[in-house]
Amino acid sequence: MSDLKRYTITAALPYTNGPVHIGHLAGVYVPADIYARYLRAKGNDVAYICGSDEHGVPITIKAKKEGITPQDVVDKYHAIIKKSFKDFGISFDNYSRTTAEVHHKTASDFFKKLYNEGKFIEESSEQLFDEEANQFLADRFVIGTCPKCGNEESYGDQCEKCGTSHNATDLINPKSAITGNVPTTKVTKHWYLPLNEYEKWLREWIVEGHKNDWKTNVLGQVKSWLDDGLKPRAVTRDLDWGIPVPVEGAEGKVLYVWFDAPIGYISSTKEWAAREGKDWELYWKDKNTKLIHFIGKDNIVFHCIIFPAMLKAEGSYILPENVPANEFLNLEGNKISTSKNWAVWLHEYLEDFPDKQDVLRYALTANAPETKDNDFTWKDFQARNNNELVAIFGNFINRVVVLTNKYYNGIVPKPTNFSEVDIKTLAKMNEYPTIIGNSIEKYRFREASQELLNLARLGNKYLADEEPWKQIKENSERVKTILYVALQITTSLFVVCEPFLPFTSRKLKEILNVTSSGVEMSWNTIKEIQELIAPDHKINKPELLFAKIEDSEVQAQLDKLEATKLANEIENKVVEPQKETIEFDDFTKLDMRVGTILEAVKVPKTKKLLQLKVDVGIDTRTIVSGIAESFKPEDIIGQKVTVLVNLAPRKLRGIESQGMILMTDTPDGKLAFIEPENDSVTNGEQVS
Ligand code: B3M
Ligand code: ZN
Repeated sequence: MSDLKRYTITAALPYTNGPVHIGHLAGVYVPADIYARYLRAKGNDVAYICGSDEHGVPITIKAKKEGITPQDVVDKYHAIIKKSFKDFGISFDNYSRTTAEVHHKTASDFFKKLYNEGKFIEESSEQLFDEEANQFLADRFVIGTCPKCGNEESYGDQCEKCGTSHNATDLINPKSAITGNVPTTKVTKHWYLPLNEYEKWLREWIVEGHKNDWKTNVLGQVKSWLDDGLKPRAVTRDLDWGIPVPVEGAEGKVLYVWFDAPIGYISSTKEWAAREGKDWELYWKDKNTKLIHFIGKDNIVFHCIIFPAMLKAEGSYILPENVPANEFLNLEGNKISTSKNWAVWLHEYLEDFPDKQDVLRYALTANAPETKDNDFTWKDFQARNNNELVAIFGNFINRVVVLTNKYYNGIVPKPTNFSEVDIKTLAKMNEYPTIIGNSIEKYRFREASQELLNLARLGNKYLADEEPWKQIKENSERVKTILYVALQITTSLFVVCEPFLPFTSRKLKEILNVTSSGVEMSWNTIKEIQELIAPDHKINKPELLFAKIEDSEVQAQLDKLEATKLANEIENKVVEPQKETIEFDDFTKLDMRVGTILEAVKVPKTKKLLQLKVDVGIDTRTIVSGIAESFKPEDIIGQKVTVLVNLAPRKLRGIESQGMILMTDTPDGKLAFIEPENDSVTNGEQVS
């Protein structure tokens, strides 16, 4: 077909310093996978490329922390990530890694070419240095105030708050991330890509040339960097983990991770082409190939400014057709964080929900952070499954398959007379592939997923209106046509759900007993009304497509997050510094006794106060205590406590309090009693 094209689709290479989480999936891998599957289904020539990003400072830091080598770190996470993508049904044509030989060679050659053609500036200058660690401080080895937005935790190469990319020496008040020391400076030589020379060209190509087809968040960021003016950027580093700079006089230096990583797309394509007997150059150098980069918003500068400038400098490569970057996904109201373990990790999700890949794909797509940051909640996940996939999509298909088996032994019936409703319904059904396809082509995956659901809604409405289960008694001939129409919709759903719900689509294929080629129903052929599944064809028995997710399953996930929150609070708890020294005599003035709470009532019109009657051995007295937010009165009758009994009485809300109960704080912000560990201690015993 004439409008078929060649596509190179890249998904950001995940750093192998941790596993992949739902934020990565929603931002990059799920939309890219939908896009790739859709284009393949339409018959295009697609290379969907990814791999692990295994260089860079985060990996070195992780290795140091765990006392292992960087290679150990990347081997561990590469294996976890690769497997979880595969189990989740991400259909990469190739998943490589940047420690692969083909990549080292490709990146080295790329650098050498630019070097030989004089595209770099070679310059010695003062760079930040940590004397104690005996190490230059670039990228994530240094933290300081962002010169652009004032964020005090900006990294040396990029501020995560405002997205600006800068040089480490631009940071205000820099501090070593290794020792916490204030860095000194030391002279060192590096190679710089003079981005300023590409500024005009970038403006023409992106700001002018793509003003109508690139996402506004991407255009906005690009424009703001260009308006600030671009500066030469060092593409080499004084580090020992990375690809050695392949020129003389560069011993002990490696390529900057953001120089080598995007070249990883090219090396991964080479690896794939060699395996599949293809010509990789067609996918990177042919003007008719469309190159699309799927990334998260923190990667925009690298994919829209730095990498294109590298490709332009090299000269023989095509440039991206589009860079549909997404915003961020939060989790239950908080920013997803690898270091705080605030995430839903893909490999853990797959353990907890081994056959629910499509549910997560759907929930993340229906709620994708396409134009603004969005929040993932387990409640929404449950609702998307129960109210949409089960109640609408699964329910429609199940009814059709059950009735076809019940009335016709699974044989697709021959229609007789089409009513106006039948014809309208079939015509509407035929519009969906185009409607859904148009949304996908505009990178509007949320919208596309909702249109998919609308197709199932069309089917449900048709069945509800036509009521075959009633008609079967009085008008059994009519039911043949109704189920014929419903089966066409079911088959259409099988085709168009594939990019979104690939596991479900595969099940549907078995249920319907079809092969895509045999029934001739691709996205292209269902443009006109035609038969998608023919009379006399035998379908199989119904099979469960989606199961209801129970409250208890959701609660288990929320409990897991709650435990993480608690663990973080304990870890981050700042212990109060020790108070001034006192003499022993001062201490002996305190008279502390063991007591038992006999009565407890809330002090009216207060939130915090309980009025207690406490037996302290000497007597039974009234004490007003600020513990009402931690304990219900009825729960603490009989509670053993420690009481400071010689504290001067004072009035609280008109009640005289004759002592103080000793308490401590728990990590979740509640109070706890200090009580004798041995139950036989009697009231009035002194505490000393
Ligand atoms: N490794 C992704 C990240 O920022 C980064 C992408 C590289 S794409 C060439 O986590
Ligand atoms: Zn900033």
